[in-house]
Amino acid sequence: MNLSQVLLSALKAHGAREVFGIPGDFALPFFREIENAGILPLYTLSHEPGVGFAADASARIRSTLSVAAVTYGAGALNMVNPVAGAYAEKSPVVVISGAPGKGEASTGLLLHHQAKTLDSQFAIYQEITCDQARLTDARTAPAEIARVLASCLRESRPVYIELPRDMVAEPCEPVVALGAPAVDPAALDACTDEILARLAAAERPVLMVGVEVRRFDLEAQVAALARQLGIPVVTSILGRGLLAGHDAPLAGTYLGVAGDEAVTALVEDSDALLMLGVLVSDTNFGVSARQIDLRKAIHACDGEVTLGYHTYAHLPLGQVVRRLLERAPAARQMPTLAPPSYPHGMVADDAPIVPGDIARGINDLMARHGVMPIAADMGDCMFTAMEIAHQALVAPGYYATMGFGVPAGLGLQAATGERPLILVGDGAFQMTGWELGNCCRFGWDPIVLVFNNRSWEMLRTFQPESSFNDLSAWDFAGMAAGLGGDGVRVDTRAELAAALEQAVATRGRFQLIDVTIPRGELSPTLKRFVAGVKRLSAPGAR
Ligand code: TPP
Repeated sequence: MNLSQVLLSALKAHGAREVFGIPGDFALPFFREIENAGILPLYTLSHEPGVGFAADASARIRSTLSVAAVTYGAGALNMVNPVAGAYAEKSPVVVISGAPGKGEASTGLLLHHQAKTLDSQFAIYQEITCDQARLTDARTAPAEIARVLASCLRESRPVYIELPRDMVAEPCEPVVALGAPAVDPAALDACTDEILARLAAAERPVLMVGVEVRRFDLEAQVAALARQLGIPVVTSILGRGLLAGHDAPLAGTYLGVAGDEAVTALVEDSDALLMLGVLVSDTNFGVSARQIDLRKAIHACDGEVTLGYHTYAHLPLGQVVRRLLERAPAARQMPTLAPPSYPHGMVADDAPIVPGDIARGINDLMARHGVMPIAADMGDCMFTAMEIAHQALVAPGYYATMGFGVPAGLGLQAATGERPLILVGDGAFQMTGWELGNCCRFGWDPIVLVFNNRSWEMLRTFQPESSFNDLSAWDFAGMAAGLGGDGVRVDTRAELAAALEQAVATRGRFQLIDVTIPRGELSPTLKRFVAGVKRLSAPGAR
């Protein structure tokens, strides 16, 4: 085998199922190898941010690594933001960048796509990936690839592989995958016993699940643990969608002042909050009216477990969950929980559409036709997603980048074959919506709802006096045909209801619904979120 085939085989063996990419001259030889080898299918998109977001969504939905392949400089540096987002939100994306060949570096000439030095790109990616390799020697490449892919899966974070263009066809030995690192069984027992003792002594224990539960494919075990422990479960914002389809005592998503009051009280009144794989971020906890005392919580994340004032190191979440399951006593009495309720019954009349109608309309639609995985962008569409019945969702809930929704939806369909629903604001659609033009080549047919308020409305909410948040009215529905899909603009709730039905009934082409929303209209969740943030950030509020 040559180095490219070895790399592609190793990626597949570690869980990758496709490559998203855009070539350039430094990457053309590797892309030829991808096509010729046929080890992983290649999906080319239009702009590198789309490549990164699509790969990120694939990794999220399948709980394993995915691949984004780009050219040196102009390509890789164009993908910095999505990879930074994947780092922040713990999504295992393998970035493969083409690079100048060994001899080219010594010509004394500046090479095109070179920013500062030929090492600049590597240095930039060191900051946003958890491990890196430069495959300049075919003898050491298998070990380098094994190490980097193991890091990617262990840390559930992006990694960076630089492949000089003159190395792609070098003969190379196969990669031998590294085993899982050893865990100290005594530390694991001490830690899990301490957790169980804390929970047993508590009157109001609560389990909060976060992204790592999905990243490490632990949903079934965590659902079983919650049942066995008999404690209610909530998700963090970023963990929204977790445990959908699993039999778990799920109370809802914790959104602090922006969320359901009963869920907020459950978390904030808990005397033993067990957080499994939760990122302690401002989006998850900054909206708490009462500061949650994290020293009273139990926090397992990033390979360690912190209880009160001490930390057990080197304990991967999967091992902790499995050991808890083995050692937890038989179920204690489960408190009765009201199941989370979501708005249904959109009135199909001539009234203008507000974001709450979209949540109702989608809940109605999915009740009739079954659920679809959702990709949401940043903006009110993401807060609206919190009002849609709990199900698989990918969204930039912490890093909060715009431009995620459309390419992430394409990544979902590539990764699962299921038709996704994409929720995106007009501002975010202006960034990456054009990736829809790639759907017909690959047979993707997402349903896309553009929340078109002709505004960067979230920003306006925080700073209403600024007119720069105005956007012009783009005719997204009119553009759909040119991109190979169907588009319809809807101004009333009756038109929205009809368009949703029509979209579900039409397969084989993407369906874009351009939803006119009056400026100033927010989803109930975003309204509460903004009011809460303003209240909590007022001087002397806490
Ligand atoms: N650029 C990126 C890549 N990400 C961001 N989060 C921002 C800028 C800052 N930002 C946050 S929300 C927002 C902006 C510009 C406006 C979003 O507008 P739109 O997509 O139309 O959604 P809406 O707020 O109207 O719901």
